Amino acid sequence: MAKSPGCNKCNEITEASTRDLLNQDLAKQVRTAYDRIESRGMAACLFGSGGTCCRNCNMGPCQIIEGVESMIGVCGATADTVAARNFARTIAAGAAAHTDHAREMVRGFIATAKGETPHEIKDVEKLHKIAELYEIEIEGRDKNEIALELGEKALAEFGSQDESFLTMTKRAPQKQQDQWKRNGITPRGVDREVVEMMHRTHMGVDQDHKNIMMQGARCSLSDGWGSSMLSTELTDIMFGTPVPKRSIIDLGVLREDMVNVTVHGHEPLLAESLCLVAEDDEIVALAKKVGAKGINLAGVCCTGNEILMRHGVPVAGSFIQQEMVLATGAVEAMVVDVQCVMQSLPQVVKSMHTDIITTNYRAKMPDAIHIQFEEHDSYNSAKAILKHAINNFKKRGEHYIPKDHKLDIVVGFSHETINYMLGGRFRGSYRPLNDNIINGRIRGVAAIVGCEHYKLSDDAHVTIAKELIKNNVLVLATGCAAQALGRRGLMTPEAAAEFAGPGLAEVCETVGMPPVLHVGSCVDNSRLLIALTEMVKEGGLGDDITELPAVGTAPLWMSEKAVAIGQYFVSSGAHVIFQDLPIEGSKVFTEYLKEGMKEVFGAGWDTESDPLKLAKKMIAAIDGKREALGINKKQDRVLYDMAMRRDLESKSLPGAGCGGGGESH
Ligand code: NFS
Repeated sequence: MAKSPGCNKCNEITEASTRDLLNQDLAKQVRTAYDRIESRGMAACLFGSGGTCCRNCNMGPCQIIEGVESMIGVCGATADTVAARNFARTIAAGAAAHTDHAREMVRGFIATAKGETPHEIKDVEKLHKIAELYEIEIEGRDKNEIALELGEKALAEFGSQDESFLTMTKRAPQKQQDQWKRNGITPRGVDREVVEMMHRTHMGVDQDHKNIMMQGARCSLSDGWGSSMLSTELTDIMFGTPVPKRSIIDLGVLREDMVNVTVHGHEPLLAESLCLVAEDDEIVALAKKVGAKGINLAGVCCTGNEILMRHGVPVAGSFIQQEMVLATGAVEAMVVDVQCVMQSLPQVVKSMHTDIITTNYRAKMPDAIHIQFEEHDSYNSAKAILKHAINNFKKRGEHYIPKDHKLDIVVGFSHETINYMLGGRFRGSYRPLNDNIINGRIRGVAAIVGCEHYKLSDDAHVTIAKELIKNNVLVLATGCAAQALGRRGLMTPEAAAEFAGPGLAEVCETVGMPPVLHVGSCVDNSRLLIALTEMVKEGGLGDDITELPAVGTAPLWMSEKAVAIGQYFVSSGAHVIFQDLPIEGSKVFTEYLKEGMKEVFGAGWDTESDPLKLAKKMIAAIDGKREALGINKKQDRVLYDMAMRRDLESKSLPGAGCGGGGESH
């Protein structure tokens, strides 16, 4: 199944900018993941790939073969138990990563409310909405006072011991909440859920794969409807809820005439400070002094998504391109915080002028410079980082910027944007989206999320997305998947006419939106939970997430976070298909994830290694829901008449087609 990119270096790399770069002399001298995967010289361990290697105690490691009595664990653990334990631990690790990120954002939010950061509470409307949810008095109170109370309540929830304290779960459709209650998985504070998950998968505790996965589900819910949702909402309140913006993407966004600073990682506190400081008179003057026109900030991975969505800052590369960004030789500094940062980065730049700057005490790297980012002194921390980069500008030596590789994209599709985009600027509503699904112009909704990796062909995202939109499925994308789709030209309104089926194209053209909507970073998958909930609440598509013609995939998942995300979608009633999962070593466990979970959650996991077949499976899942809802009948496609068109156009995107600006609505 695994297909090596075989990059000698580029035979099977379909990403044009990556191919271009790897063909340059400078990049040929650099060792990248493509070389490492090629030179590993041994196939991946079957037990590891199948999820049946157990090293949770020191009697092993035990490699389990299902059905072979002599090949169970020394303790007697069977393949299904071990596969479930490993899968559940993956969920716990992913949830922990989202949570540690979320906690930092809440701490930054509190510091901002106290006036201790250079930031301010930007989206007061959302502040009031979320404060009401938390039963916080808003009448006659200052925004910072409300924000402080909200931040403190939110911070306390991470450690809440009681299921009644996870406030965001109250937003879920009633039927989902009932299902969680029935199954005893209404989430408590995520700290408790992760700890309990680790305990239950310790040697000699939970030995029933179904029971283990009930805690896996609970743990994932405390992430999706807990930490991730808190992070998204509080980050929006602090830095602004995304609205449509134009930007550019791919390696060609690096600039010849500016100090290139790339920001890589996840927590946008640092990146937001860099955005502010990059415009500071002192910094601009320093940049000019060394002969540069200024600072060119560009994003990598999910930090890239955060500042892209809110400020339209260009994206230089996604996870799979982090080494490529550096191999241009044109980056003065890559500033990193936490998650998805490859240890190889300092080696890539060993003979270049580039500094890799770590900024977080939780994530240090050998051969990198460490400048601790202090949220209480973030302006000065950001200044110190940028001064380092400026000092490097004159040292830039041999380099190559693939200038032809940069594409326009329209981004910023928060749940609020989708709401007013189709429903109208003055009265947000999902009614038109639901109506267009019911009348068949839009067949359903698909989420393409998650990472990229080097095992399977890098065109999976685009193959899947093109098949979906061709069949009138509206695609919502997050994470590095979203960046991959942007690089292939699917995030412009014009892409609708070129790639979408007639129904979807008509809706997109009328409103002026792309057929693939960029919804944000990976923590912003929580926006999708809210979008699904709104579709349920709007009516006409059943009264539960399980009934919606909606499906998700993270085809090229790499990080444990993606499995946590997949599980919180399944636990919330949405069907999820990956290209591969480390479960196949146990037929019993695989069967449970794929079929058994449907009985518990009304949705399950599936796998399909071929991207086109995966897309077809997604469409079949959507069609199945349409049939159950009785909306599958072939209807004569009603074209928008002039009056309907005028009505929708009067509600069209104010920002699509604008050049950024961050206006709120
Ligand atoms: Ni998501 Fe971000 Fe990318 Fe995967 Fe890593 S950046 S939070 S985990 S690789 S999508």
